[in-house]
Amino acid sequence: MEHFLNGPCRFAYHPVLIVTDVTTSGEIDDSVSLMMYRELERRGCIRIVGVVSIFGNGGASAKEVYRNLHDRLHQLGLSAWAVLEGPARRMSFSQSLPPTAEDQQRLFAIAAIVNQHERVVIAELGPFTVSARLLSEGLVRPKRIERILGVGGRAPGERFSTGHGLPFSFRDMNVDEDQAAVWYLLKHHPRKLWLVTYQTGINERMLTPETIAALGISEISAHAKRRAKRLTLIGYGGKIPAWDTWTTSYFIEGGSQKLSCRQQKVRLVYVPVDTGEVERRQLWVSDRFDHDFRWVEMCWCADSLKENKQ
Ligand SMILES: [Ca+2]
Repeated sequence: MEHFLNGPCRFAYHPVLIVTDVTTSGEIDDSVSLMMYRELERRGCIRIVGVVSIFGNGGASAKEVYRNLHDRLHQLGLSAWAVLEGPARRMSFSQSLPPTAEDQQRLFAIAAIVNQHERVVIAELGPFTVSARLLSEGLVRPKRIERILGVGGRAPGERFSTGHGLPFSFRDMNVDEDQAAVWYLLKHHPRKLWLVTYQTGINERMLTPETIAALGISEISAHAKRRAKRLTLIGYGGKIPAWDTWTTSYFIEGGSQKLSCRQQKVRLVYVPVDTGEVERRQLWVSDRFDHDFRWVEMCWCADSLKENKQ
């Protein structure tokens, strides 16, 4: 617990909506995140007003994630949390795809919860679709949402790989999975964004299967062991990087400073696919941008990038 929640609360009972692409077999980050958010709630820092499933991890659909979420919350003893199914469709840049009636119903249900509270923080542990659609479709007034926490961003050209092990690397998945949602939030609500990046979750901030086992939930321990084994193949040496979970630092006194979070210049950049990257539009952070940038609070540090390259 202290690995993540290493300080007193910054808030008292602050309303938080979690959006997650939790999986019971791939990344373990969302599962650990749910446990840390539960602990923040137990400490009185926050109160969880709802948990929403979203498509994402490993190409899972909203429906699959919804099932995963039910299973995982049951295993964690969190079945009392209000669970909602998120939209199945991404945002579109052209707005040419009308929302489906089913997605509309789901968004109405999510909006109804957000609208019952003041200054809600949305923890986007997957693609940013829910925040972007609630705001772009006018379902919640902007002032209802105080902050949108999430994972995304990189230095121009930064690749997410250890450089050891199999030639397989992570990608900036939550940006990649719904690029139009990121574009919308950057354009209209950049000051609401608070993002951790790939660098936030590596090196001394990685977890071990043993630290996860110490949390005392057998399904999560078994999942962590399988995950560490898989990550060893790509050069993580039995450790597990965590990203989503570091969004909890937002709620801890001094948490942002410990992660080197500050206002940074960011821009969504179109990258042709022939560079070898999967993503089309990448979220880049650079002090050198002199036009078309937005200021966003990001936990990204140029110094740690240099260390990673050594
Ligand atoms: Ca996630």
